[in-house]
Amino acid sequence: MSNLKEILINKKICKSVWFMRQAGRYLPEFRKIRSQNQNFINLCLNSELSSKITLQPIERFNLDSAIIFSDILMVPYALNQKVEFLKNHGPKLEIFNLDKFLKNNDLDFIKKLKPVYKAIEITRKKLSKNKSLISFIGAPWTLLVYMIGAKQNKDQIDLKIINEKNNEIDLILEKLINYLCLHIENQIKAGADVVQIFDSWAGLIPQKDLNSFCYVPNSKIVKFCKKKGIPVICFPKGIKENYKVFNNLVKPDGLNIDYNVNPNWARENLKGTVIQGGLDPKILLLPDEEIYNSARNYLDAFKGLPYVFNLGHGMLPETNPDKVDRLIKFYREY
Ligand code: 1CP
Repeated sequence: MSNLKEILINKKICKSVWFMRQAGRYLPEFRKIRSQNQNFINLCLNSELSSKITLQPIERFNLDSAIIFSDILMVPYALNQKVEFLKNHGPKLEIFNLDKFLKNNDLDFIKKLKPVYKAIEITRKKLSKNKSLISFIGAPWTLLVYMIGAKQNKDQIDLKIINEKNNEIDLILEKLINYLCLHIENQIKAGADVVQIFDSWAGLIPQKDLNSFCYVPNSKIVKFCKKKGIPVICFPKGIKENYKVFNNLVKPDGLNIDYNVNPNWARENLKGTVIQGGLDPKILLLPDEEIYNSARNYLDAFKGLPYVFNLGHGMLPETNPDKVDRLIKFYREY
């Protein structure tokens, strides 16, 4: 069993490190492939290349887990909503159409995602047995924000759009939950052994809607995973002290904290789950001593507890890979 699974399932205290967004943007070997593949969706659908990119950070840093190179927006793509990634602009999705969305079916959905499952198969064969292959999905709310075009700029959503669609939202979330469970099941069948749920925009949900937009959808997916024996890590980014409510209601095997969650608070308030991450990715842009001091904060806080070393959000594109290498060495020597 991989050490990540040992920690999540048996709550074993052992070392395990991987980083969100470890494959991609900041690695020169990724940039080279990316420059020859302008269409990002097509790159994600190229199973050989996707597998190669997944393994790049493992070869460079010998991390304990690989995360499959794909994107959360492959799900709207597979639900027949056109997705484009524009240079310096981020993702652009075709205008949402409820009737079209409701016409989707399981078989076509799986068929469109076959290349992702194939990439997982190829990667599992190449990855050493003691390493985890992590699959992932975007949480229903986070996907919905992109699908109905409610994402404005960096950290804002247009609540007007959410309110206008209020009577459709529950239906869309419910359908998404079904498709996402299907996507998880197929990723696991292909050879992934853990799933992480990215609720990147959970922090933008008004307090009154947290239950129906965040806790309930995540709960339903976690229940599905538990029924199937799939270890699951949740990442409801930005919900502050509501992490405690989330943990008590959703009860995932693992909970990734973001960089605004104090690790000592997390140790006292987030019981019964394995904590993962927390370190601010911006710290990796600072001098080494500051990186080590910050890492030490997390390692001291979770001493004697099962803890997965990781970041509090994705690796930034401007990160120097040599600093990542030294951080991993620091962690292993700690
Ligand atoms: O231009 C490029 O080269 C593409 C950059 C890129 C990469 C490398 C995007 C575009 N997606 C990815 C891969 C990716 N995305 C992975 C696999 C690689 C890895 O983790 O090692 C994963 C797990 C994701 C997940 C993802 N995509 C999230 C959740 C995590 C998070 O960072 O919050 C989100 C929100 C997305 C959407 C997305 N994909 C890409 C962009 C530019 C965006 C939009 C981000 C935004 O709206 O701010």
